[in-house]
Amino acid sequence: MHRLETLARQCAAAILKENDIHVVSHIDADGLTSAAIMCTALERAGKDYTVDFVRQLDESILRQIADTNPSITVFTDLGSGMLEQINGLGLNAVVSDHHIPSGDGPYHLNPHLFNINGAYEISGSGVTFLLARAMGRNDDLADLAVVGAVGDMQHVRQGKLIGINRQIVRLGMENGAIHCQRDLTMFGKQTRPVFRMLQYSSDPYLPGLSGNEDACIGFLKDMGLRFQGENWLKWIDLEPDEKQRVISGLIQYCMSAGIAVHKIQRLVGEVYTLLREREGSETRDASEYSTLLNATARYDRAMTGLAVCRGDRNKEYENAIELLKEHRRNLVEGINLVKGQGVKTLVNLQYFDAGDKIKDTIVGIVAGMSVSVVGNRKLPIIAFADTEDGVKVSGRGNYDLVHKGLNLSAAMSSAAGSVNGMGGGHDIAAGATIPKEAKSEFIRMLDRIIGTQLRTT
Ligand SMILES: [Mn+2]
Repeated sequence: MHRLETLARQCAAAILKENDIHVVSHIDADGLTSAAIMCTALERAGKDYTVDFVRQLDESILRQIADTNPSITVFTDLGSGMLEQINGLGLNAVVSDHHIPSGDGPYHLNPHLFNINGAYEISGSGVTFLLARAMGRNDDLADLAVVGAVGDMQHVRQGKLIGINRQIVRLGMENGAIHCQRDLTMFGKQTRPVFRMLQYSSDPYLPGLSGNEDACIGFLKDMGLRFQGENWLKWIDLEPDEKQRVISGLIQYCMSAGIAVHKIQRLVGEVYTLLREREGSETRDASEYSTLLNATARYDRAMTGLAVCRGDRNKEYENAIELLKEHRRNLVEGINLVKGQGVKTLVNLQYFDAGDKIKDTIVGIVAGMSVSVVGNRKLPIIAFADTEDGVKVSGRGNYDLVHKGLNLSAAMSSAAGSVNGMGGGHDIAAGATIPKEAKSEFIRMLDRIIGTQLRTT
């Protein structure tokens, strides 16, 4: 951590020398928390600043920034892939990012330069938190850095945050912002009745319980869970022994349903509570908080997400909650659409074409959820959605398929490349953008490539 901090001090000095500062950040939970950390640090240092969010940094955006001629630009949660272009345009810039870098620059703060893994040891908001600490007293922003790391799923691999993330959690605990404990990892512990938490569980998918309200209520009654009036209790309202009973019951249920051991193990993990947030609210649990932020980002309402991160719990917070509700309605509608039209099955994949009926920013999530509803879990699922400039493709696999050789990132990238599109991502989840007329050629190509991947391992 030491050399990263030394570099952070140099970057901080470069920022604090200037007064008119432009912050550019990524439009997702990690990017929103990164921007909030930077903006708060700048405000505390008495600096003037502007802030903007982008989905992806490209040459034309960089040129627009250069045209406005800020004295310095701080890129957070992005920029490491565009260092050459940033330098080429002569931008005075600090890049605070955790993505794998290409090229280098004078003020480039990135864990990969120090052999620290940016996928699970520190996030964009973590790097920016180190930068903010070098700019002044900003340790109290550790909770935002934890929300960003959880938003980037950095805690999933080991069931807890490790590496520098761990040190950030510790700082958060020291200043009373964070509490961490082993608990059920399911989503909605602060905000949903327990039966809804089970009903909406998609990872792991609980055959017989997921999507089935009555079965979930029955399951909890069998566990001897008490009613309170007409309302079911939320997870945070349960006594420790009740929680333990439900967890044991769930583990047994999953084992007899034949769910993979690594999935059952992920039922329990470390969860992060933000102690300064109101109990039972969407911002109390790091995972729920990051979902709230992503809901604002997905609908291009980054400024709402930023305001929530900066502490707004009135108007913008309510706007964010509305966006989250709308997001959930859209997901339900999306899944119903897929249920209605069904999926088409080729040899090595299954797919559906949402046309303009599902927004491209959520079609990947809908695809992932559809598998458990209408699809075949033995095949990856691919979804098409129309956008203004082409067709967005989203693909989702699962761990079993990855073990058999599936690499959706490589498959999407090469199939998209052959039809003048672009694609990439991760082995288990990837995306691409292709020309409208190339759909059928693309899907045939993808089917063939995935077939080769699954056969050769
Ligand atoms: Mn990130």
